[in-house]
Amino acid sequence: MTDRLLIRIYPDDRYEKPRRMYEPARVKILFVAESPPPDPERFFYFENVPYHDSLFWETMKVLYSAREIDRGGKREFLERFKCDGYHLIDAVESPLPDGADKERAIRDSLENLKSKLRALRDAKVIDDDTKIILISKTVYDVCVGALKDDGFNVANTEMIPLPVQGHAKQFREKLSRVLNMTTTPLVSIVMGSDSDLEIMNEAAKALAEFGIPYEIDITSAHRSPARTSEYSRGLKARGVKVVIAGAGGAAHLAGVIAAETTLPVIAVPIPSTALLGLDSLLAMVQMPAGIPVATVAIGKPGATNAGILAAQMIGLYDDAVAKKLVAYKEKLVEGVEAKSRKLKEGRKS
Ligand code: AIR
Repeated sequence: MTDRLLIRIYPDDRYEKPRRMYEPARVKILFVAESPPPDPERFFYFENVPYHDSLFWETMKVLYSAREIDRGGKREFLERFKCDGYHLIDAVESPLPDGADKERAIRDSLENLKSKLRALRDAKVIDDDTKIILISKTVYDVCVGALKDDGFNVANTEMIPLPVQGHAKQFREKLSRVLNMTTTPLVSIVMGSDSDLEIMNEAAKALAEFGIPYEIDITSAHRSPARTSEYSRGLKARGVKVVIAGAGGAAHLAGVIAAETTLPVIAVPIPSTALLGLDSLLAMVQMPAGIPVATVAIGKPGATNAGILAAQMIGLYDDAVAKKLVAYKEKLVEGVEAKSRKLKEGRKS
């Protein structure tokens, strides 16, 4: 990268010293965020990041599993961020006064942002493999189309909110997803025994199709009642949103979990005894008033539906999952149409 180029991107020689500190060699992930550093002396968005900078710390939580206790080590995190090929630039040129029309300011700065990115591309600091991640609804709304039209590899398929005003968790979940990082499981798949796994894997496959992180575990309402209670009580605090419980025979697992948590519980009856799952179905579906369990069909079709039903619950608040559910339904329609065509063609010949 030549000095000339940097002068073009950051046209002020006051940035010379910090520039050397944060000058990226090759950027793997480029974050574009909402406003420039509050202090115009600063070159890099995160330079001298204050202790309470939520964008910085929530990003560090996603990338490096940083904890509250790690806040003292901001220099180390910043260094690691830079060395690992991450960089962050601002979408606007100068700090916005309180109450400013952000959308307008970002729109007015769009050409400048594009020319900064082009300069970085010409200097091979970013290339086709560099993912650009737009942070905040306004930045996403204003920039996504314009940057894609210019051939930049925008990684977001949905907006990622700024991690302020209660959006920190959503920020972490969405950023993890866009970075393909393992994230907090949203669905817990539990079963009474490893003999249930082949069937319960169908629920996992359905969740994977919708890009929903899940965990799978075994716990038995009868053989390990204390473990089952403890597991159920801890689910909500870990960020799980829905439970899918499969068991066979006198299948009490789903009901016991439902008794211990306010999360919705979906039950999959497993055909593992001489009664071929009718026993499990009745044990699961006949819950007493007050403790609902949503029971699906016996066996693999039920496990698949449990996964889809859990996705529909997640889709109530997650736009990306909701879109995938619409696409899934369309695929079902196309499948039936293809079968209908095939049948008709077969009868003609
Ligand atoms: N089960 C295990 N603990 C309580 C129940 N209901 C169920 C399992 C499995 C069946 O008993 O969910 O379907 C047989 O388990 P195993 O371990 O004998 O194969």
